[in-house]
Amino acid sequence: MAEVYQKDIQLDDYSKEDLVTFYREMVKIRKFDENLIRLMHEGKVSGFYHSGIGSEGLSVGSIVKNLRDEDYLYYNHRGCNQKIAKGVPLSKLYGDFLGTVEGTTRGLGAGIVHSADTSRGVLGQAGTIGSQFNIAVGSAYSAKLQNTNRVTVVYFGDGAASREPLHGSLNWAGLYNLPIIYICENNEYAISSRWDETHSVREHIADWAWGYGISNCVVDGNDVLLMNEVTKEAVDRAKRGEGPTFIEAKTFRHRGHFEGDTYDYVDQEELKDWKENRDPIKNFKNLLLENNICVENEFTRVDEEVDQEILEAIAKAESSPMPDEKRIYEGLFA
Ligand SMILES: Cc1ncc(C[n+]2csc(CCOP(=O)(O)OP(=O)(O)O)c2C)c(N)n1
Repeated sequence: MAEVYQKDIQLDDYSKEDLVTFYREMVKIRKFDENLIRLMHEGKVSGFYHSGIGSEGLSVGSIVKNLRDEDYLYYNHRGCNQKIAKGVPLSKLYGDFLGTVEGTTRGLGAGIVHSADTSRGVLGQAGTIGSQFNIAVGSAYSAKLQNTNRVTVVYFGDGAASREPLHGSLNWAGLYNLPIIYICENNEYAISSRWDETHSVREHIADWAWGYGISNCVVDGNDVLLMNEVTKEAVDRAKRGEGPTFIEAKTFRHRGHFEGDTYDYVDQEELKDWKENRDPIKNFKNLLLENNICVENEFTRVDEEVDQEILEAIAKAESSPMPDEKRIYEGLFA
């Protein structure tokens, strides 16, 4: 059955530049999210937004040092965490929320869930959660048939994991030994349903992968370095032709299911514990301070640079025009 992934990580094995990059990318994701929520409050962005605050370490750790532009990625609906970590420009993401032509959809106003950036391997997200499991098998299968060493990574929540497409996908991935990595972002809740009330596995969601003969583990998704290490091993395995990996990454959302959700169904003490003691950014910053890798000023400088980058991205997205009405007919085939 699934084992908890642990590793005695030596900070000396990382360059300071890499460690600061991890910090910077996590801060970028959080500030992107906070500013998007601000734009919603200002009435500039409407619709549902599922904040990814609290899970930045999971995306940054798995993606930033491990995936190349040519590797395929299917994101989930929580925040733009994975897209930012894969390098999609912030102005394009804001453009998708503001409905301007700066967006990846050039004005169709995709929000989180209908954008793609093929130049960076971001292939999108299917409309209904869980539908991308089978599409991901397709891109992994094509990489195998074409003998490229492209890896496919698919992100999904614990709720999506309870849907049947996961099982068809795991069966194919296991049968054909596909270069695919399943990353289950287990934040314990699907809207207000706790994962252990809705899944037949008793201990870990990753146990299902074990049943399909797929290498699997459970990991602390809020530890950016552990996420980097576990994903690196999975990527190397996929590139060596040794097949798929299923990583169940434990995390917790700091905010409700969507902006406006009261979030009163979680134990408030538990939520406080995750925010205060298990915040991926705060803990990583403390680790770097305690080990004398960085001093406070350096973090302040990174924070300010990211603030500036975000403001410039919003300005670019906001000053870009709305699409011409003909845009709606582009890509329409029937
Ligand atoms: C097939 C399908 N059923 C229901 C929904 C509505 N829905 C959107 S997100 C969500 C919860 C998903 O939970 P989880 O996969 O755990 O991700 P989380 O929101 O916790 O990150 C639901 C039920 C949907 N989009 N698609």
